Amino acid sequence: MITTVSTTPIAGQKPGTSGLRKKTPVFMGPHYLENFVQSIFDVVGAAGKTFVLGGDGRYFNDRAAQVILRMAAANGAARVIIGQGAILSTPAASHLIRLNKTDGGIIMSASHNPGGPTEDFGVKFNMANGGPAPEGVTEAMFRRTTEITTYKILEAQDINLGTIGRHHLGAMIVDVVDPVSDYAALMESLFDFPAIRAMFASGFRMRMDSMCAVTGPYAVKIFENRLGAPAGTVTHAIPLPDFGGMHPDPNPTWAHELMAEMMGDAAPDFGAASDGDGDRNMVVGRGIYVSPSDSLAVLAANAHLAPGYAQGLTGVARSMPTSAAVDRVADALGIACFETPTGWKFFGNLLDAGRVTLCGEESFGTGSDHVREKDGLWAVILWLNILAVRKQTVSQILQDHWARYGRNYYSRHDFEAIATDKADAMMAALRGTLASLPGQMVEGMRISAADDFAYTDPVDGSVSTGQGVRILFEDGSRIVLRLSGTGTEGATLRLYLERYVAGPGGLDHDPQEALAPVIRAAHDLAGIARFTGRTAPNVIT
Ligand code: VG1
Ligand code: CO
Repeated sequence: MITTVSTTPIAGQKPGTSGLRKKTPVFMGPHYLENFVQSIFDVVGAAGKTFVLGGDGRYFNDRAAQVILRMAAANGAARVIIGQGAILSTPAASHLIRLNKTDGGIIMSASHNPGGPTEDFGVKFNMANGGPAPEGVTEAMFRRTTEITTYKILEAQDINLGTIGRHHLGAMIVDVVDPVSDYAALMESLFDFPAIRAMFASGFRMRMDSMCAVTGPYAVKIFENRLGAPAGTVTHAIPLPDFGGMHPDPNPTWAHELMAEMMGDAAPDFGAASDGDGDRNMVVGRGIYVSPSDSLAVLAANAHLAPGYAQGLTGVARSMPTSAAVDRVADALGIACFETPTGWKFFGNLLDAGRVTLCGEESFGTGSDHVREKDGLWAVILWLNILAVRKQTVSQILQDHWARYGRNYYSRHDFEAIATDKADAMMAALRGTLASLPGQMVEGMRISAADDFAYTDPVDGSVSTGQGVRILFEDGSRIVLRLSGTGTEGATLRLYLERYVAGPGGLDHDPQEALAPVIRAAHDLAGIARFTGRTAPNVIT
């Protein structure tokens, strides 16, 4: 029986950089999940449609899945394809949406944010192209949450999501599918699995840290079962509702176990980690960390070594705060390089139009036109493919890259959990100074330009403003400041720092040392301590 439940709008159901993300108890509160899901269906329409559903396995994932299924049925959806146990990594969900030519999908995840009864939960909607809903659609969903008066839900028992196969919920079909197999087949179609298998057979050693999040089952199946890496190569391989207390954010701070192993005496040849929902990756060589911006540049320069990219790249795109290392590769290849606002949704049109093949963000996200999300394991396997063909170490590959293209020293400093009013006041004051900055000298560097990044989508002409303050220096150094759109506690200030040094000189400096004057200039210009009371970041990547 379909019930129409009376409800009232709940303030603040506004999707951020990547969907709606809140503390789990907020999501579990009366009508909270239901109001948002109904608003999704009201905007995109559900009658007769097919959707994909899955999540990263965090606390409340299973309960939320049953609610979303009953609401999809009540709203007239024809069919939902759901991962077994309601599990799907974000890139695997994107693939299933495309593979099955569905009308879109709902992904339950707060990505790299911790999970658990008092941590974070999230819901995002992806379109029929497999990519995150664009701003126009998420805005419409938000508006709907402010007007909603009823939602529809089917009264029914839970579906057994543990069993693969077809189930029925009212008139709706529920197909429970293996979360891994189609994704693994896609990876096998893109990469030279025999070459990677031969590399493992010859003694190549890898450590993959799935951080008790969603990639565990994918990584075991692909690396250990199909590519022949020794059993135990993947650690923290079982997704847990609280991620085993880990913070599944693959950066040197949170993936410290992996970092310690890779910097130690018994380090394997290659290390990698991924985030809660499997769309981010960090790669590390023996004794050497690869910054995400450098990783994107190296992948762009070497992608043609993998069968799926043997024809070369049509173009590349990076988010504005990502370093310009990939721009130099694009120049050398004679292909276009696009600069977009932060968030994967801005790559969708460029990928759909065939204007770019590879995309990336400084926040440990890389991907290609094989899906419409960033894809952590894809990036790791592309690295393996490159290592198998070039037969060099990660360190040699990076040194060669910097010697040829020069090095974009890069770092991001995060100041988390700042009072929102203080962060807003700081950004407003900084925006007020932008017009007067060009020509000024700071820390011995002359400012050449300063603006608040605005983007016009080259495909559909839509305009996004206020995407982050950029301060450029004559020597090519750059400072970017923006507030996070994914946090759930106060505001997070992200300070992005970059300085270019031409190769092959000056290859081996510590990035924080190389960036010291740029860091000082940023604090000086933005008055971070004055406004927020914070003199140092709490996460450095
Ligand atoms: C952060 C990153 C951004 C990324 C987004 C979603 O957003 O900076 O590059 O696209 O997270 O990643 P923000 O607004 O907090 O800076 V994920 O792995 O949550 O899907
Ligand atoms: Co993620």
